[in-house]
Amino acid sequence: MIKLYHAPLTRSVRILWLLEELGIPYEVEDVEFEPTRDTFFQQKTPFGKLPTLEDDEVVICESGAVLEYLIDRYGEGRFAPEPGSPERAAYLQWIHFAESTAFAPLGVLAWLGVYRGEGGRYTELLADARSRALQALAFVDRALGERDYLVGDTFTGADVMMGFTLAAARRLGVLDESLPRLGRYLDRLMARPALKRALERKPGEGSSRS
Ligand SMILES: N[C@@H](CCC(=O)N[C@@H](CS)C(=O)NCC(=O)O)C(=O)O
Repeated sequence: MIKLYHAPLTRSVRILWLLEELGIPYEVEDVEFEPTRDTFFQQKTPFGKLPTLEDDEVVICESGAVLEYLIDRYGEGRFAPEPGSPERAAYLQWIHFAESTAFAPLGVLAWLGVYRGEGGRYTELLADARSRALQALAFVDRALGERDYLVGDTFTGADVMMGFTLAAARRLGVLDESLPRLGRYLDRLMARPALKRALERKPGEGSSRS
């Protein structure tokens, strides 16, 4: 049985959302996210990080890796282009861009500005992070153009990865009306029933499919 260690508003939302899209049985271990000041890898999961997933003998963290693992193993051809195809290259690019390039400056804004509440002390650093985040979002916006999804015409795991990043950008005030097309893309993702189920789930509810 698949078990997801999950806390609302953390990157484990990506995996809960994906599990709902896949429609496979899973259970959730609710974890209370504890932001600490100096120590990391201390969350109550096998690796101390959220998300972490167990699937029989497999124990894996890193949301992008977990997502690729689940789609490869349970996707049955859905949510990812064929390995080796040009679309696969785009799919991999956006999975990694969403977490590595776009989320990195947002993480600085969230960590220093929100969790540590030290915006006043790091004004220049936060302004730089905001500018870098905005430029990353503008890059996504240009690539998306008028299409509905990042890769071809189909919803894929890349949209799951980017959806969480864009939702964080909106919460942090980085994704605003200056990028209306990207805002509409996020709205389209937010309207997906699987994401709604993931966001509406309350701690202790178990899984809708276990
Ligand atoms: N790049 C990792 C980031 C994982 C991560 O840092 N998750 C946060 C919650 S969103 C966490 O566990 N923080 C506690 C810590 O860093 O020790 C991923 O995409 O899964």
